[in-house]
Amino acid sequence: MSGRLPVADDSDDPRVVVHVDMDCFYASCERRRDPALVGDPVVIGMGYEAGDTIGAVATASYEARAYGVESAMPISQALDLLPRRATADDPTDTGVYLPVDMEFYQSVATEVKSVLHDLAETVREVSIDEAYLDASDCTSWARVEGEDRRLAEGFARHVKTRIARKAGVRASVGVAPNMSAAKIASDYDKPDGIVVVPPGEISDFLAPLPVEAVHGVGPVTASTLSEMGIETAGDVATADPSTLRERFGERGRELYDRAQGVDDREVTPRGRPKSFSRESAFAETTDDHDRVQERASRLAADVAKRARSKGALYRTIGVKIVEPPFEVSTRARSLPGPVDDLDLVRETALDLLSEFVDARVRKVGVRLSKLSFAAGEQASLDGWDNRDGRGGERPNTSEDRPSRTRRGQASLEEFDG
Ligand code: TTP
Ligand code: MG
Repeated sequence: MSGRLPVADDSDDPRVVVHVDMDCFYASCERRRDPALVGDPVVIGMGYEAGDTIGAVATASYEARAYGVESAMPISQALDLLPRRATADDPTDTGVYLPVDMEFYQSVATEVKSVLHDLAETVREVSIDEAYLDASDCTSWARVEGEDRRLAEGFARHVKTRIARKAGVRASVGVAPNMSAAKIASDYDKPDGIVVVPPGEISDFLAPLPVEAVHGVGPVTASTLSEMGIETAGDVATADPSTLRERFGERGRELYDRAQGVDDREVTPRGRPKSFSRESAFAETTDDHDRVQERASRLAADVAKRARSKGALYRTIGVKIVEPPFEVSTRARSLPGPVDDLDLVRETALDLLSEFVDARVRKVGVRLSKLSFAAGEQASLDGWDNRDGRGGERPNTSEDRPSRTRRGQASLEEFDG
């Protein structure tokens, strides 16, 4: 439930960002439907019909990639590399060619996304087979006692297992303190990969990678960089930033930052906002309820002002408390009608928090949901950057319904009210 604008936050805990990218997605969907295809070279053709030689490769299973077949290649070229099984006398070194069935792939993607939304409160869906999660609430960078492993790795494994079990397809997962490193990590050990890049290790991880691995570097940029003698992300990171700027303009700066592993974008959901929320972590767990209240008052004011600035009215006011290690509790109260009332937000939030007077608190949050918009304000929706809800379409929850959830079981239902 993090907003895009930085909240007063005295925690310097790095975020745990998880990037999920399904392996050879369309081919995996076909394999789920027809398990006999598992282990075979499978090519999915766009603009292709059974028996055709026209169309382009949408994706190829890793077995087909071993023959040189890759996305965007003409089917005719793929057939040269990997003949069609259906018309071959000998099935050895042949592949199964299938046309795209978008409707089916979309339905599998919906199942995958629903698993992700169950696992983390903040999910940014990027494409049919790709999403970012901010998992900071459900895991951390702490080391597993006695092992050279972080808790976040276990979470990543959990994500993979759940997707496999519930949606029947396989994902590669990258975990890092920011989005661009997480994306590179998910791609690093495909297929079926889990790559964890802890805070402080991003630049070492990036340094040996080819420049193409850096976000925003396509073939054209890569070849310009190569002319400049820059081949790896490490070369970019140690290049003179002003030279990069001369050559690439503002993008040069971004390139430089990304190659250093610097990326302060927050994971924010896409689409229209269903709620506004703000949360803030304490540097150290506190049992000082006055401090919690003080922080919550500030968050309440922030979030109410934000709603007002967007012309939004709200009907549900909620709070969230995170107790160590990852116990998330939420409480929400629904009002008889939509309001825009800063004092009411503050009073309600503090009242809901009074139940936690003895709690040890790691994080506190305030959320406004069940939004409605004054007529004429719709235009201001574009460019909203605090898209942190997704539960608005869910049935409303009962008043002050208690919920206590653990690790990744998430607080979705109640907090989304
Ligand atoms: P990608 O995630 O790029 O590829 P992928 O999932 O097939 O393989 P990988 O294991 O490398 O992630 O794209 C997701 C889906 O998007 C892919 O299955 C098919 C479709 N797609 C196209 O239709 N055309 C393309 O050129 C690419 C790259 C993908
Ligand atoms: Mg993919």
